[in-house]
Amino acid sequence: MTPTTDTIAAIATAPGAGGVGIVRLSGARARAIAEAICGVALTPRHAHYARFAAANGDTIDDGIALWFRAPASYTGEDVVELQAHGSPVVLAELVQRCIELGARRARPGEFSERAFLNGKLDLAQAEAVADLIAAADAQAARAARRALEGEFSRRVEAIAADVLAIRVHVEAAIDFADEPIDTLGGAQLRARFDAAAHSLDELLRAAERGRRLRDGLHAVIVGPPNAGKSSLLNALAGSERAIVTDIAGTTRDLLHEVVRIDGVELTLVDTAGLREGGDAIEREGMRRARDELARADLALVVLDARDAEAGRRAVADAIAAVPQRLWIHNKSDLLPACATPPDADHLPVSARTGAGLDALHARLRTLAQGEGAGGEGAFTARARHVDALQRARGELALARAQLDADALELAAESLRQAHEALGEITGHVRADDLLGHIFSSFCIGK
Ligand SMILES: Nc1nc2c(ncn2[C@@H]2O[C@H](COP(=O)(O)OP(=O)(O)O)[C@@H](O)[C@H]2O)c(=O)[nH]1
Ligand SMILES: [Mg+2]
Repeated sequence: MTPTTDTIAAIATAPGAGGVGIVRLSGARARAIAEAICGVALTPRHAHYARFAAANGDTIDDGIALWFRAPASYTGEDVVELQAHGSPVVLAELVQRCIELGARRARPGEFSERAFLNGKLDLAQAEAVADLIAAADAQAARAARRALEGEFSRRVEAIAADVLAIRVHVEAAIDFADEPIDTLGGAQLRARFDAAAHSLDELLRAAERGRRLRDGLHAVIVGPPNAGKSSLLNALAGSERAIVTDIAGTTRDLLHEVVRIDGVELTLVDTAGLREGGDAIEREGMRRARDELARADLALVVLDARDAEAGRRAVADAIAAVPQRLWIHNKSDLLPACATPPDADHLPVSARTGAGLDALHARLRTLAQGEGAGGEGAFTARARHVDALQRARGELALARAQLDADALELAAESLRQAHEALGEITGHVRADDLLGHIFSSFCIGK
């Protein structure tokens, strides 16, 4: 990557009026531009009170100038912060003045991108900066802090180092192709494989929890027509969001509702009941329901408790690929005080009377936070990270099988792929379009 030499400027504080507003500069000319505006020579890490001057000498505002000398700054370049009054007009004028003096307007995320390019943050940490800024509650903020401090990155790097060691061992064995692998430390190699696979599984579970902390749990309500899916959505949302009638086929389009359970976000999606036939609109609704299930973390399967078996058969195919499901035996009020359900994933509920909803809430809370999450040591992660870890896990399993079949060259290639997948997370192996994609989702000034 070629070093960036141009100087960027942006308002770093939130849009709108505030007590203080900050314009941030980063790059080789940051100091010179700031000194021209302030009319004083800056000392590193010293708060200078200054008058910020326009081109014609008029005062734009007065405030504080702070210079962080490279490389001891957020971006690793010379950074200057001009702290003015938090007026959008004043801040826009200050940025404009920086541009007249040779700076360029920063793109969203460009300060963090430079921090990454200069080795101040790895990619997962830079993403954690954006997650911290966007965190909706204290739990999510703490988890983002942990990712920012490098908790997640350290675990990824440790596994990458293990995979690299295995790779080196396998590559070396290829050079002694005449020897069977077992005379070349094969047993030790297999033990290393198993240890790496074990750590990777643990990290994958933690990353999946981290992803749910960040993105929330995507729960799709499915079931046969008239089982009470829309009634359940209304009961969980605490309002009459969906139309409820006793006419099968009432819900045709998807209906999204976001609820929060103890700080974890849950997106509930009501869908059209799954059945054979129906008119063109209802069939389109069922198609959408199936599409939505493809993205679901959790299927909330609503059954009419009086005929649960028929309901289960109706949805079996549609939910086969959903990672988790909860079986809601609805309309329990219509049954005589019924037998206890088989396990924690089958819940008797009445959307009408509210019976069983507390137990459902508790179960959803556990699922949304991730089983055994506890909050301790949790870090935020993204779908991109989970995907990379899954690929690494798949390649590692493949490599292990290839090793057992004495196909060392294939095993080496799979290990290379696993190693690269891990490297994508921290950005140590990277594609430039991936970078652009990640940093453009940041806010300007960060
Ligand atoms: N007795 C009883 N009726 C319910 C319950 N939940 C829903 N219903 C009724 O079942 C019918 C279908 O409900 P709806 O929510 O539209 O079902 P959907 O087609 O699965 O969305 C309506 O007449 C509801 O009033 C329940 O827990 N108990
Ligand atoms: Mg409905």
